[in-house]
Amino acid sequence: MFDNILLLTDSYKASHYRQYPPKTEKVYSYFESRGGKFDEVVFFGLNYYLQHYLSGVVVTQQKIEEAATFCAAHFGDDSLFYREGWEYILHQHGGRLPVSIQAVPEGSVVPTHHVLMTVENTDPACYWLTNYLETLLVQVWYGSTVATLSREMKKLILKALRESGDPDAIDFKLHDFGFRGVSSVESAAVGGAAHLINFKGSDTLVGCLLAQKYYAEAMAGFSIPASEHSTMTSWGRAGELDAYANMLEQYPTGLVAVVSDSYDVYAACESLWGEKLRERILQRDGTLVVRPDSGYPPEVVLNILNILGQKFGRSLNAQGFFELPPQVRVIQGDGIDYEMTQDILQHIQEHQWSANNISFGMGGGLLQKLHRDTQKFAFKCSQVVVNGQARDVFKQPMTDQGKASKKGRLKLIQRQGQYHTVAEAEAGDDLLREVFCDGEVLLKENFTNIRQRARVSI
Ligand code: AOY
Repeated sequence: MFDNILLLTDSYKASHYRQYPPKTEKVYSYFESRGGKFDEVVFFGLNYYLQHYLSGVVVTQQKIEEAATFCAAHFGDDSLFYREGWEYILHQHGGRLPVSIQAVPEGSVVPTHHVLMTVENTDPACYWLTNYLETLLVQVWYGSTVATLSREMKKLILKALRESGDPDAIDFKLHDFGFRGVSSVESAAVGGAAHLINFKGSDTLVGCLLAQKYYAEAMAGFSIPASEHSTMTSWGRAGELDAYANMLEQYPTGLVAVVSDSYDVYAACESLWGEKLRERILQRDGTLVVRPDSGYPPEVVLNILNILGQKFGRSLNAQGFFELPPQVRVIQGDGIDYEMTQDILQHIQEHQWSANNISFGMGGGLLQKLHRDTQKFAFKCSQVVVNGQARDVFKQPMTDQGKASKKGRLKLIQRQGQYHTVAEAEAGDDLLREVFCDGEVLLKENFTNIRQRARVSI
C-alpha cells in the first residue's frame, strides 16, 4: 500500500524542485532536537526507515506512472509532477536514491540542539531529492522521543530504587501496555522497540518483531500471564474469588498478574487475596502481581500496599523501607505518565514503602502522549551549492528565536566529554557516520550496541 517513495512525502514537496535558485547543485540538510521536555535525547529508528523504505531499487517506471497520475488529479494540474527528475533517477541510478545520509549511532544519548543526522544529494541533478525525503526521515522523531521518554522514566525509577530498594531490578519495572493506544501498528512497532532499548518488559509484541527484523535482536522483550477484566468479570461478581483462585491454579508457579479492581479493589486485597487465598499465595513458588486499574494512582497504590502489608506481613529492608513478602507485588498500569510515576514513587516512599514493591505499566503515556514538539525535532537546510559556490543557509525568525537553524556543513564532536556541533572543516573526529549512500544501507545497527549506548549509569 505505502511502498511508493514518490508519494511518501508532503504534497507541497512535489512542487519544490522549481523553487530553489537556478543552478542549485546540492542541498545539505540536518536533523536536530531544538530543546523540549528533556535536555538530552536518544536517537532511534533510522535503520528501520532506511531498510524498510529507502534501500535498494525504490524508483520504478510503474511507481513513476502511479505518482504522475496521482499528482495530476491531486493538484488538478499535470504539469507539476517532476517526471524528468524521477526518470533521471530511474535511468541514471537504476532507481536507487542518490543521497548520502550521516547519523549519530542509534542509541546515542545527545543533548538537545546538536546535529543528529545530515542528508545531501550525491548527484547535482538531484538537488531537489534531499528535502523530498524530509517527511519520511523526520518520522524518526517518534522512535527517538519514545526512547528518550522511556529512558527518563528509567532514571526516575532508578532514583527511587537507589533510595529504597534494588536498582538491579530495573529491567522489568516499566512494562509497555501501549499497543492499543497508538494510532497505528507501525507506531506500535517503532515505539515498542524504542522502549525496549531501556527496559525488557513489553506487551507490545510488534516492538519485539521490529527489533528482530531490523535490529538483529532475537527477543527484545518479555511478558507473563496476566488477566484482563473480561476474564475476571465473566465469572460474575459472585464468582470473583473463583476467578482469582483459577488464576493461581492455571499458573501454579512464576509470575502472574491479576487485575483486581473489577468491583472493589480494597475488598479484593483484604478478603480475597489477603484472607481466602492468602495461604495459597504464600505457598506458591512465584509472585502474584496485584493490578489496580482505577482511582487516583498514588492513593490507590498506597492503600493497597497498606492492606497487603497488614494481611501478608512486611519486612524492613536495608534502606529502612517496607517490603511485602516476595510472593506479592503490585503493578500500576492505569494513568501512568512521567509526572504520575514521580508522584506515586514519592508518595509510597513518604510512607516508608520501598519501590521494590511496585512496577508500572505505561500505555498511551509511553507511546502516544507525545508529539514532534515534545523534543522539538526539526530538519532544516544548512547549506546549498549553487553554480559551484557553497552558501550557508539558515532561518532566524524574529518571531521565535528558538526556531533559528544552524549554518553550513556540520559535524558532531566530543571534547572533554561534552558534545559540540561544529563546522565540518573544524578539527575533531566526527561522531556522525555515513549510514546510507546511493541506495545502500551501509551500517546496520544491533540492539545490544543500541542498549549499551543508551544505558543509564547506576
Ligand atoms: N498487560 C505484566 C504483564 C502484562 C496489559 C496489556 C493493556 C500485564 C498486562 C500485566 O502484568 O498486568 C495491555 C493492559 C494491560
